[in-house]
Amino acid sequence: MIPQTTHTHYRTCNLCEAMCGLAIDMHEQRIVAIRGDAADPFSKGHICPKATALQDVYADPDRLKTPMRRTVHGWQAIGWAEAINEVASKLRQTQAAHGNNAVGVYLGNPNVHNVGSMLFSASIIKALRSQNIFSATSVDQLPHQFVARHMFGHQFLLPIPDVERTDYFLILGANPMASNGSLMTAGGIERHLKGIKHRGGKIVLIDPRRSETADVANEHIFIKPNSDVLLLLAMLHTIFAEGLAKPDRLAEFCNGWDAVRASVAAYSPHVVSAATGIAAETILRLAREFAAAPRAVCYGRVGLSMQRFGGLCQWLINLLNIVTGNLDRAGGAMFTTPAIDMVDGARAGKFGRWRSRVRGLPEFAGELPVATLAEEILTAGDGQIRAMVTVAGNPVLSTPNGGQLDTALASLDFMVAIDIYINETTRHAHIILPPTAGLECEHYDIIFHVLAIHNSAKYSPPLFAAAPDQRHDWQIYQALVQALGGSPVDEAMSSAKSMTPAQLLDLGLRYGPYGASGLSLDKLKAEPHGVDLGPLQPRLPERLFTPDKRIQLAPDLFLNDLARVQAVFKISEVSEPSEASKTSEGYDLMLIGRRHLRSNNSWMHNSERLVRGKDRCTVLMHPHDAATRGLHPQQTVTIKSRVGQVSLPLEISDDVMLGVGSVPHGWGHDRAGTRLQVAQRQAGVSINDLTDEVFLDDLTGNAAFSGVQVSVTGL
Ligand SMILES: Nc1nc2c(c(=O)[nH]1)N[C@H]1C(S)=C(S)[C@@H](COP(=O)(O)OP(=O)(O)OC[C@H]3O[C@@H](n4cnc5c(=O)[nH]c(N)nc54)[C@H](O)[C@@H]3O)O[C@H]1N2
Ligand SMILES: Nc1nc2c(c(=O)[nH]1)N[C@H]1C(S)=C(S)[C@@H](COP(=O)(O)OP(=O)(O)OC[C@H]3O[C@@H](n4cnc5c(=O)[nH]c(N)nc54)[C@H](O)[C@@H]3O)O[C@H]1N2
Ligand code: SF4
Ligand SMILES: [Mo]
Repeated sequence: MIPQTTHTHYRTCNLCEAMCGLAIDMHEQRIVAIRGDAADPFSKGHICPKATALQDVYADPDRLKTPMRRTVHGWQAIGWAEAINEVASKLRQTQAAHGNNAVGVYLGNPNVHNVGSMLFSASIIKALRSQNIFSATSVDQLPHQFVARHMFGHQFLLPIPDVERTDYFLILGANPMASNGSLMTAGGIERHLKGIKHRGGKIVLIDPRRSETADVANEHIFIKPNSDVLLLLAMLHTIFAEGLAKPDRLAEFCNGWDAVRASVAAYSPHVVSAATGIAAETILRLAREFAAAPRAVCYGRVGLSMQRFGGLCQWLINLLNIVTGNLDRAGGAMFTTPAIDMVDGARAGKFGRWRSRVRGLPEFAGELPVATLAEEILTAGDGQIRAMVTVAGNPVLSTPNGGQLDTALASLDFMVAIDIYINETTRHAHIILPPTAGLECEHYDIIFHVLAIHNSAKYSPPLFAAAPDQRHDWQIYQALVQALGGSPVDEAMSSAKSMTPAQLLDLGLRYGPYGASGLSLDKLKAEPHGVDLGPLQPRLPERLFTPDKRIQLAPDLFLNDLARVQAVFKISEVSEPSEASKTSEGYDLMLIGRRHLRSNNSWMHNSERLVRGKDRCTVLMHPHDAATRGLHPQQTVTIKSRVGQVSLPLEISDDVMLGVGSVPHGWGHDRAGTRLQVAQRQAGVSINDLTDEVFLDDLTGNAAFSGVQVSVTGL
């Protein structure tokens, strides 16, 4: 017999983009089990091992619950009013003395997984009026947003692969079997991938590593890092050259066909074959298969956006879907109809209104590329950043040349971090303001419903109440905004002024596309497993945000950027080896990343159950590359790049392409002064001590993590 004190709490996991429904069995106030919620209409019972670790974060003795001040005697707990008022006055003093831009802000990835942060973080940016705003966007999906802005008129109008209905799924630079899908929220992507094959469809993966996703694909093709732009150009070339373009109804609302056709004309499969490492016949076949499939979709994720031609790659992917008629139709790349339409509410994304002070990099949508943050702190002069606010981010481990940023943060006059841990970044803060986390928060995926492969909506109440001395992220923002406005807060941090996240969600739902049919927060609260709002629907041209309601196929910015492709690859009538594959200054290997199912960027390594087992922070190298360098399996090797060096164990495997080394990111927990007892024991090294802050996609400013040139020795 089940005791009466046992019950099940239903909620959505907020750790990654997949939006899995959880069923959490409780006995009194204790978690007994975390299972997949089979009744969740979206995820249908799928979960991964990280979900179980939500309870580890909740119970983690290292997690902060009260504000902390760094003193010469170590960290001391302080009250909320004291902390908030001191932070506000330090930030305002810095701005009064050195101008608004002297305060910089970095927003990390978990912000988009936190409903309170999504609704309230803009307010603090507005209050600070600084141009030095940075986020994890520019080490991730910036090219997607940049391209969406210029082609469809809005940075968040991102086409999502309709994996439920496609017959041909061409994946470049994504590993959904490890990442659980990104800009493709799917709640159990394996089920959908298997569904494609079950229907007789085909999955083709292009990746310099034979990844976990290669295991479920029909075909895997190696590609030299950074050369996808050429593959995509050659596929388009073939489609035009062989008369396979059939945009169907899309032709009625697209500008720029001739410019597109002309711009791909030089890139025949024969011409790009050597630089990509893919046989010309294979490229021809891929283009023909893609064009012939009844319903096809091309999708490229971080392996494509984190590279030197990230912007062009995302542009060309959209073009491939458009010229074959696969944009905005079932089984192709589609736009969602989210219950809360944050696309409509958010800024479309302006470009180049200001530039970074030191390197002159342009802003996009109010942000500068984070690759320039360290030099903005380290370079003296007018407008130098002297104080930082970091929120839910760990840029020391997650941004290029993190070692330089580490040094830079240590030199600040003042830093505040809104974070639950003292980690590699937040250890530099003078004050840490810790919010509630995960299971203590109510949840609604404002962003990920916009990026999901199926329309649905779900609200999750908090599982655990916050302790009286804890505060939610949104309450911390509100208090900071009030104090920055000159009204100090009291210990309760109560503010009568603003609505709560729940009230804002309710409004968003009522005014959203399903509001007229009765969707509201109360309605969602009555449906703890979530509601199914149906498959994706065609939405063009109405959904376009361009002034003329037409898709811009060939914005000048993209056409002009092709000159960079010419300069780097020296494409001509004859096939040339890739510039990237030639050695320069002894750097003879190209570095790529690697995600693991049991990691979540840098911040879940303090969960014992997620780090247990063999060391995952290794470099993968091809047997031939190891042999020519005289290296042996499992030995420690040293990797060097222009910016730094790390030593870590070697794993030899022909799953990685010749000439390529693969190292995961988010490790390197051995820096002094952190409070992450478990992570410190399995520290690993940070790949971002090797990645280069000047190696960027020059078009968008996104970091180019793929293809960083390194050397590897047994020393
Ligand atoms: N378990 C786990 N899940 C996560 C995360 C995590 O850290 N761990 N992080 C989350 C986040 S923040 C994100 S943004 C998503 C990312 O989700 P994905 O985009 O699926 O990320 P990755 O697994 O890194 O897959 C990128 C793939 O690109 C390949 N690649 C590298 N360089 C190149 C190249 O030049 N060309 C091509 N064609 N391929 C290349 C890599 O080998 C790798 O297989 O994952 C999310 N989910
Ligand atoms: N070389 C290389 N570098 C990469 C990548 C790669 O593939 N290769 N991937 C990149 C990608 S895609 C991303 S998104 C970035 C991620 O980069 P970041 O966002 O900078 O780093 P995270 O590791 O996600 O750190 C998240 C922080 O948020 C805190 N946190 C967790 N939950 C909450 C919360 O609810 N509220 C608050 N306030 N804090 C919270 C955690 O304690 C942690 O300090 O890394 C990027 N860096
Ligand atoms: S796949 Fe992502 S959303 Fe699903 S359980 Fe794992 S971490 Fe949570
Ligand atoms: Mo990301």
